[in-house]
Amino acid sequence: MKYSLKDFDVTDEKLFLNRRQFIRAGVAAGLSLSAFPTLAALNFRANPNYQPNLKLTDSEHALNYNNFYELGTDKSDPPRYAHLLKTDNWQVRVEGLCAKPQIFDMDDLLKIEQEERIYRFRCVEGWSMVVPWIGFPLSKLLNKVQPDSSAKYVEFISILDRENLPGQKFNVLNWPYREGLRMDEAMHPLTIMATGLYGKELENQNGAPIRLVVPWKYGFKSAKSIVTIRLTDKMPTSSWMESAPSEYGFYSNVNPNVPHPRWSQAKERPLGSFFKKKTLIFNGYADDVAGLYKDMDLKKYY
Ligand SMILES: Nc1nc2c(c(=O)[nH]1)N[C@H]1C(S)=C(S)[C@@H](COP(=O)(O)O)O[C@H]1N2
Ligand SMILES: [Mo]
Repeated sequence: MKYSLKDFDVTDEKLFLNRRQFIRAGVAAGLSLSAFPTLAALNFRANPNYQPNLKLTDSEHALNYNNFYELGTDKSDPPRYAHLLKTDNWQVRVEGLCAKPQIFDMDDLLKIEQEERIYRFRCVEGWSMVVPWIGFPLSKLLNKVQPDSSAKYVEFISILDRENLPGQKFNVLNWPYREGLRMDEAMHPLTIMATGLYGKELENQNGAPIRLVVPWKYGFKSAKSIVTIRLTDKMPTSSWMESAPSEYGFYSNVNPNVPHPRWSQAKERPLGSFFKKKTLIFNGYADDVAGLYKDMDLKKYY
């Protein structure tokens, strides 16, 4: 059900059809997949507010140099073992402190208006990329379950499948992968649930079928292949905080002034580029998010 890299040459978004709608409509109309119907089933629009004039990372890099420890700890493991991630009949449970906890299947989630946004993304290890994500603001999903006023944090839980996921046979992390955001961070318009990138459904190695993207934080906050979203009144402990509390804090905002204990965070190497560039505070999104942390000591709350 996935496209190959070579298929990606659709630059006109109007030509891009939602794969599921396409198949469903095609089947309904008795068409084979090769007969390209002229369905106007546009599945995303480019959000004009998030089209910065930045050079996009070549998709070859974003799809083949990944972190996804469930599939292995090497950067080449996720694409290599991508097929071992089973995404059929995926459901996302949204629960906890809310009036209407619900289970959403992917069709429900894809009905939420999808938009494309070009975001900077930076890994704590120093590589970065600029990619066109497709998805929707997390706030739209959270509003559907009507969070209680007592909900102060949101916990994200990724897939647990020890049978199939090769990385989960080893306790490199305390599985399942867990991350968290403060409620205001989760409701911030920059925070999205992504279902695609480069015009297409997410590849498994990028966290199919649905993942978080929080562009002002280090990459590990953007949990992949999410199955549970839980509203809570306590600060969640992420898998990384558990494994190395002195290295990974709850906030993990991109900050060139706060070094990782084992390396500087002042520079980054855009994937595909030989040269490093200076890292920007909040990954370049300071105008949008610095206000969330005013009066907070960012060295203490790293
Ligand atoms: N479930 C899960 N989510 C995850 C990870 C992981 O190992 N498991 N790795 C994180 C890290 S460290 C980074 S940098 C990004 C990488 O995203 P990408 O491979 O799509 O570039 O995913 C994050 N989300
Ligand atoms: Mo990362």
